[in-house]
Amino acid sequence: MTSISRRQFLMGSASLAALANLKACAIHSAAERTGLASAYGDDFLVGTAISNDTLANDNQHLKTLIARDFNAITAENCMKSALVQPRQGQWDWGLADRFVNFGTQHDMHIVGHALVWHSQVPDDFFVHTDGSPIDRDELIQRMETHIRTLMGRYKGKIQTWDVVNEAIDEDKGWRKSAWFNTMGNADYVEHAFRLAHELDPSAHLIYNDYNMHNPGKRAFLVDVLKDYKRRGVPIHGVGLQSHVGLDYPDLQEFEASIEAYAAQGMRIHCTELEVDVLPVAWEFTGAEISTDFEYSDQLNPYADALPTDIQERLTERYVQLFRLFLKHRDKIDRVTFWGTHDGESWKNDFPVRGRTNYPLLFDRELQPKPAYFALMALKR
Ligand code: 9MR
Repeated sequence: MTSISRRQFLMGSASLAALANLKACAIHSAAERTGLASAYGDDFLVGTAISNDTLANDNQHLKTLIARDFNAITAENCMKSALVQPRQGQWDWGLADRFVNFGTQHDMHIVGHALVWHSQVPDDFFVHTDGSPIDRDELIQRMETHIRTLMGRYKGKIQTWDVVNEAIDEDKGWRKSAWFNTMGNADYVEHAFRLAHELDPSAHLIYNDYNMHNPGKRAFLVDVLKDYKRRGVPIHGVGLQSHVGLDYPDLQEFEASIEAYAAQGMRIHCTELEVDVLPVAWEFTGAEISTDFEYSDQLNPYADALPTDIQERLTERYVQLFRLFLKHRDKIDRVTFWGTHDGESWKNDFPVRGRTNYPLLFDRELQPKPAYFALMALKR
C-alpha cells in the first residue's frame, strides 16, 4: 500500500471526512506511538486483541502499552454474539462500546470480530422459545437482525469485519455447524457478506479461519473465492488466524496460502497470531475450542519460568514469521497478535486447562520479551 492508501485504510473509507473530524487528542496519541506499529508503519498494520478483562477493569497500564505499540485492535470476545446479544433482542453494548471508544480515541484501525460463527452463539439462537428448531427463513432473519444491529451501531467507526469465522472444517469442506444444518447448505456465508456490504459499503470484509496453511483447506477456499468472484459476492480479504507453534506449521505451506489467497485478489490479514511453546497435546494444532485434554505436569513443563533455550527458539520463530510477512508486505494489510501479554493468552487454557504458556511478545509483568526486541531490530 502507498502511504496515502494505507492511511485511508487505517481510517476506513470515509477516510478524508473522518480524518478532518479527528479530535486533536487522537492525533496526539497516534503521534506517541513509538513501538512495533511505528516500526512496521510502511509495511502493514500491527494489531492486538483486547480482552473483556482489560475493558471491564479499565486496565490503564495495559491500555497505555497497547496505544504505544499497536495501531489496530480486534475485539477478543466482546462482540461475539453470545456476549453482545445474549438473548434474542437483548443487547449488551457495555464492553463493545468501550472497545470502539478506545480505538477511536487512539486513532486505531478497528476490527469487529465476528458476525457469524458457530461458537459462542447464545443458546436460544437456533431454536424457538418452545425449544423447536428454527427453519432457514427464520435463520436468515435472525442473522440479518444481528448483523444489521451490530454493524449499524458502529458504522463509520469499525473499518474491518470478520464477517464469517471458521466455516470450513479442515479437509472436509463446509463445517456441518448449526448454521449449515439449519440452512441446509453454506449459503448463509455469502448471504452474510452481501448483507454486510450493503450495510456498510466502505467496510473491509474478511473470511477468517485457523489452519489456513492446510493444503486441503486452502484448495477448498480458493475454489470458494473463485466462485464468489464470478458471482460478485463482496469479500475483500482472508484472515489467517496464525495460531502457530515453535515447530508447526511448515512456513512453506503458510507462504503458499498467502500467495494462493492473494492470487484470488484477497488482501491478507494475519489475524490471531501467537506462538505456542508448550508440548503439543496429542499432536493437536487447531483452534476448535470444543477440544479439551486432561492436564498433566508433563504437558506443563515451564510452570515456573521459560528456559533460555526455549525463549531463544520463540524469538527465532517470531523472526522467521516476520521475515515472511515482510517478504509479502505487498499482500499483507495487517498482522494482529491474539493478545498482548502472556498472562492473558487463551493458550494458557487450550487445549489443556491450567498450563503456563509464553506465546506473546510481552511477559506477565508487561515487559517486552527478547522476541519483541528482535522484531524491532528487524526494522533497523
Ligand atoms: O481468545 C478467545 C477466548 O478468550 C475464548 O474463550 C474463546 C472461546 O470461543 O475464543 C477465543 O478466541 C478465538 C477466536 O474468537 C476465533 N479463533 C480462535 C480463537 C481461540 O479460540
